Amino acid sequence: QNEQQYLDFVRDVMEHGADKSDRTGTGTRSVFGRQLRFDMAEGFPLLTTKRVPFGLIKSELLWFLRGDTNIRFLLEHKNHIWDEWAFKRWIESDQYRGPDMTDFGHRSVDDADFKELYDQEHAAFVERILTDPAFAEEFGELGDVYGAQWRHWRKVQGGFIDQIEDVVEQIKNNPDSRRLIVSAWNPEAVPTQALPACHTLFQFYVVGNKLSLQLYQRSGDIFLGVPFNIASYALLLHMVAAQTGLEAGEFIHTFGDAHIYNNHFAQIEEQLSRQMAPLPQLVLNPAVESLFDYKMADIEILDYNPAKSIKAPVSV
Ligand code: DHF
Ligand code: TMP
Repeated sequence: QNEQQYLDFVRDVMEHGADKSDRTGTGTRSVFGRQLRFDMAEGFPLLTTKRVPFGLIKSELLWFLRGDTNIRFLLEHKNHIWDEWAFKRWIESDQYRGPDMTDFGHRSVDDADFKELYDQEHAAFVERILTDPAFAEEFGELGDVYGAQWRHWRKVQGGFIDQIEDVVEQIKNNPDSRRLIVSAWNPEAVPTQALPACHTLFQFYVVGNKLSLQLYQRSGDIFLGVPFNIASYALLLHMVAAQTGLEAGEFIHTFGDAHIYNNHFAQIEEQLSRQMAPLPQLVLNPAVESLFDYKMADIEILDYNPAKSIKAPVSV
């Protein structure tokens, strides 16, 4: 079963991974080079051994597809998964005058008094993004992250490339192409991105009436980010298939550095002790005529009966 692969992957990394320091200072257990394959015929790969908030996955994907790189749209959809990276830019800017927020990720876990202060500053930041357009313009921005590279890759000669529109056209008109690629990795943009693209590059493949998608993810936080990434690319595969008259085939998830953060070990043990439930089904509104016209209500998940959610700190 699809979810079993994820659980086997987790066990493999726990047992065979190398203990490795990392940029965030948390420390990880890590392997290099792995692959998972999800057949969409088996159901939609939204994990059932913990609740994965599908609404957040939908709004994040719609945000990418808009070509948007400002967290304001996410906040308007009550999606806070990118807050820390915008907040980090704000507190490191010369306009920030509030209390010292250095290393807020670790300190808010270790120090209850600090956490209270951080929660206040974070809430004030979110409120200001939502109510002060000039502030949002400057400090809601994450740099040229996914949305920018997908929809308006900047050409050296001037002008832009819409990689998503182009790849959908190619799937329709030239399905045998071996160049059905979208790259989010732009070396020129890396220094100005809040977080350089983790899902680096993806490729489509058509055989018969089936469309498949393979993602190369350079860096994967197996407990927090990866369950989102699996569902997000499976959703994208279904949406592109629907818009090109094809059936969704396989989602193939290839990893570079796949890691479990040291402060997720207990959560992983809990998840491994649980029973899987049948996978849910995805339903897309068939009346939607373009990949760029999907709204939240056009995307629905049915028969999702997961175990309860498991909280874990995210490393910033
Ligand atoms: N940094 C790190 N260290 N790991 C990540 O997974 C990650 N992901 C990013 C940005 N930077 C990252 C973007 N995606 C969560 C999930 C995905 C995501 C960011 C955060 C997360 O915290 N998920 C929680 C629920 C969050 C909520 O309900 O608001 C979870 O339990 O799945
Ligand atoms: P890095 O840039 O040092 O690799 O840190 C990025 C971290 O975020 C790393 O733990 C991987 C994780 N991540 C995901 O797993 N999925 C995602 O979609 C994103 C944006 C990040």
